[in-house]
Amino acid sequence: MGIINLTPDSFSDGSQLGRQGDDGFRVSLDKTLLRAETMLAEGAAILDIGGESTRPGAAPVSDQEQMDRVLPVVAAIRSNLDVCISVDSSSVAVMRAAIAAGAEFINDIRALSAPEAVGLIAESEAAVCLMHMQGQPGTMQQAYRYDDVVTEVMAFLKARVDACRQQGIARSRLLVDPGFGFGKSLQHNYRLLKDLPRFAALELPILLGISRKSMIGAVVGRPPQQRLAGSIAAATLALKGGASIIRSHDVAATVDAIRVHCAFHDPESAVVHEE
Ligand code: 7PJ
Repeated sequence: MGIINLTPDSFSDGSQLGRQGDDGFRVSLDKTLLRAETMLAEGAAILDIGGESTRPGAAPVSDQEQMDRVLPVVAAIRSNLDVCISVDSSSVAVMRAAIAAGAEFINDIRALSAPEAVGLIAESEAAVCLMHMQGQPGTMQQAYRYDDVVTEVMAFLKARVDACRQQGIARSRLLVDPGFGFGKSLQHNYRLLKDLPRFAALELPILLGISRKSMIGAVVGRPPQQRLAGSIAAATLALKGGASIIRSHDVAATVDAIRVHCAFHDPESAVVHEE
């Protein structure tokens, strides 16, 4: 899953896809489409388009602003490229408009907690990723508390899966995500990565995002732009732990890691690329 961030303040790549004008952040459709094409050529199966910054301390972005950023990009990718489009939002209005514009996947860091969100997805055919977060982006890294992080994150995800199932969303449309960096200490993040195999008990595909995050930066001691090797190492550990989808800024390198993992996992069916 390649990340397309349409926010001016992304810690790693946001402002490259638009400009800050007097009237707010203006997305460049040409640049964004080019980025999407490149990610697709590099092997991305899903593109995750987001207009709301969710990094620690970020301010909320209005529904209208999110739609102004995201919808033209969804429409342009839909009519030009053959790829699964995911939209990163917790807002029911944004989800509804994104699905109408061609998104097939909703990536909600708030696990459909907005009123009516579960019902909206139930009435659509979209897939949805339910992510765990403790607190809200503005304050989540200031106060978090767990007795047993893995058990608590799994219990939360199970409860959200049950809420979706009760309103008729088929299991085949659901994915779960432990939410690395969302209201968690460094130790919590690595405990979740180490114990990822336990999440198999949920019997759903695991999606996760670790790309360039502070859990990588903290242990390698490098700024976001220099965290590729660390991110790939973590992605490989996540794949070994059972992850199905890796959300990443660096598609080519991540796809290489996935290919090596697949060959390791099933040596007899290793795919040969002629040089
Ligand atoms: C995640 C996400 C993640 C899912 C972000 C960043 C922060 N969505 N959106 N999982 N992280 N599903 O990319 O560093 O971990 S935004």
